Amino acid sequence: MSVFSSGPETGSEGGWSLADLGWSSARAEEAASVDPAGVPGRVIRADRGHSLIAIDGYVLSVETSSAPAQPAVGDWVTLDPGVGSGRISSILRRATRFSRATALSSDSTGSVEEQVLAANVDLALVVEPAIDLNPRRLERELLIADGATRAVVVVTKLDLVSDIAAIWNSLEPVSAHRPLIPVSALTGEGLDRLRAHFEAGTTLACFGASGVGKSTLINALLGEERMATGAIRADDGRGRHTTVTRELFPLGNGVTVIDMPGIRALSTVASAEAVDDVFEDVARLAAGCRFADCAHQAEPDCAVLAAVEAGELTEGRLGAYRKLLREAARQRRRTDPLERDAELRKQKAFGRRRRRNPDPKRQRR
Ligand SMILES: Nc1nc2c(ncn2[C@@H]2O[C@H](COP(=O)(O)OP(=O)(O)OP(=O)(O)O)[C@@H](O)[C@H]2O)c(=O)[nH]1
Ligand SMILES: [Mg+2]
Ligand SMILES: [Zn+2]
Repeated sequence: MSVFSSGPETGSEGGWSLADLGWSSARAEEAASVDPAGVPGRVIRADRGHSLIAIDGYVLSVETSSAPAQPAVGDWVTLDPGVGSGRISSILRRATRFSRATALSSDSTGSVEEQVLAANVDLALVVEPAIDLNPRRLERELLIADGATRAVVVVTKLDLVSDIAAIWNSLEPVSAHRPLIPVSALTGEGLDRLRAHFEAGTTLACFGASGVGKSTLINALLGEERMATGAIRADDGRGRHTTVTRELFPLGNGVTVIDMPGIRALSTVASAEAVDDVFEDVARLAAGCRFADCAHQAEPDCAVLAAVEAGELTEGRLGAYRKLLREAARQRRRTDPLERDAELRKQKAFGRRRRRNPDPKRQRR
């Protein structure tokens, strides 16, 4: 097989071991049953047409046109030992996945395809900068990160602010039961508290908008400047999308981290269940409304509105909940063929009603 580069340090003998990449006895058993003769490895970067795959001691650049499926960063694979240039013979079971729905432009039925952005992530690091606290953005990032089993909220750039209480006041109602950890990549403050959440063998992924400090955080955790970082723009304080590819790095102790470039808008596959997961407090309140289909607008005995009234829930958070639920429903109509048909029927029926009854006031549903 062609060796693309060897190891974390050029010239180092072995490079990363499978253990450095998070290999476990359970995965070894799985690989042995799926493809006993195969060479196990992990996808550390997936590009169109080829992937970088780390096997014990080496990193290979492998063509993926003949792979059983499009590999994603974080995938465990086995390689065919008989093919010199490397060929993926199997992709092991994905414990978790982050996906995005992409429209098939060539397909007039409007069907969508699932693009797996990263696989086998155990813990999402949702990154927010202390200098620009934005609970609404955090809600969206948590929704994007919902594909991981667990999430922690990392508040970066702690060295640039003096008011620590503001971090808690602004973000804790949103982070809820998830750990909220302020850190500074500059001074190292908080990094050990963050590391305490990294169990041996887990795969982490950094989520967050451009410029919030994801790559700088990974460098601080690595203790070396491996990732390129970029100064934020002076005019609007936004990032420059410095990181453009998703890449996996070992942090030691079998812990690995994937630097995820900022995902624009909510193009991820977000379900109403995922929204309820992120807005657990609102969902719990809603269970106490008189009507099961309460829209929490003006209905009698609405437990959600009562909580807003009592100051236990902010209007902003309720508004975000409604908005994201609407977006999830809209996306579901686009992506789910059954839902799409139901929506088309509804639109046709609406058209028939309108022809029968042209009074616009009575068309409201
Ligand atoms: N003072 C201070 N600056 C930081 C900290 N973390 C990141 N920065 C700065 O923030 C800017 C953006 O950091 P990056 O790490 O490139 O941000 P990113 O999230 O990876 O951005 P993209 O790759 O564009 O998605 C850089 O100028 C960093 O030096 C921190 O803890 N303290
Ligand atoms: Mg970056
Ligand atoms: Zn209600």
